[in-house]
Amino acid sequence: MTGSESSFTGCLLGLALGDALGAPFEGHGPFAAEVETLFNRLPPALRYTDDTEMAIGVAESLAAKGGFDAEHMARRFAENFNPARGYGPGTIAVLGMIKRGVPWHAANRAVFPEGSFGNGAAMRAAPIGLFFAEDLERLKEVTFIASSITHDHALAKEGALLITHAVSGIIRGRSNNEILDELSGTIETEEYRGKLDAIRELLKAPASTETVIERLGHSVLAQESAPTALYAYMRGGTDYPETVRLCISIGGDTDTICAMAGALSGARAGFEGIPPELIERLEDSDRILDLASELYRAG
Ligand code: AR6
Ligand code: MG
Repeated sequence: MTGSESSFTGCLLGLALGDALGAPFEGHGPFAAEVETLFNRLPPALRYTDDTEMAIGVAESLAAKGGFDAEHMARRFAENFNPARGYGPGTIAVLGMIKRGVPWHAANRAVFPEGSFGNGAAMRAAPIGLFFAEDLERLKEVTFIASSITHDHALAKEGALLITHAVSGIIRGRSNNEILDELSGTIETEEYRGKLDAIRELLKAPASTETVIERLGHSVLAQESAPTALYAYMRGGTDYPETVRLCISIGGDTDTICAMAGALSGARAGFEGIPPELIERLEDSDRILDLASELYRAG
């Protein structure tokens, strides 16, 4: 397996912690003052949401099968589904149908006839980037099919590719500029090409939260959150808490933007880069750590 075990554990923990830290702020903001003191008054238990529950399903399936099996992954999603985790309405309906035995490729257009372009495929996709880091053709193919299980719209799939390809680039030791250039070569929709240009521009100088929201968005739609997360990661780099703080300050769909940026920052920083006082408060942190190691060994 390419990459170090530490980048795998950092990535999954970074995703789950970002999700849990961002969740209390979901739907509000932008924030400034609250974020300054966030890490000084952490709740004793950090609970994750649907983002992490689904990312666990992705990682479990890849590790159990030693590769990608769409039917198996769809079953993991349905079996892991806990309605208290705050799933999006489209995903709740699709997973309910899969649970009742409807094939995923029939369920995935039952709610939105063109497929969902919510960020639910991108938020869970990081483990695919870890597992297929070296094989970019297969990475794209798997990212798209794994997204389709619940999110069949091109914008949802390309949002997921933004995250998986960036994870792969981090594992392969690529710089931010190299990752952006690789992405421009593989992304096909105008929507995301424009967003990649906007990220490049925003990174050139300090940018206000308002400008970031205006250029990149902060909503539950894939095209209005996956690019925001990529930008936040590229600003925060290996400083994991700083990256999460930045995502929370942007507001909107904070749990998911923090989960996606947290996965990237965690992959870059590695396990050692994530503060132990955060890991020790995270729900199921031992299970998530074990799963990341299993995924590392399965490749
Ligand atoms: N047409 C119109 N609106 C759409 C479409 C479409 N084709 N696709 C999505 N939307 P959903 P998710 C809108 O329900 O992506 C949780 O908090 C529509 O308003 O598929 O799994 C998670 O943590 C739809 O309800 O859910 C995520 O942060 C919404 O986008 C977030 O929800 C979300 O799509 C998204 O979860
Ligand atoms: Mg969530």
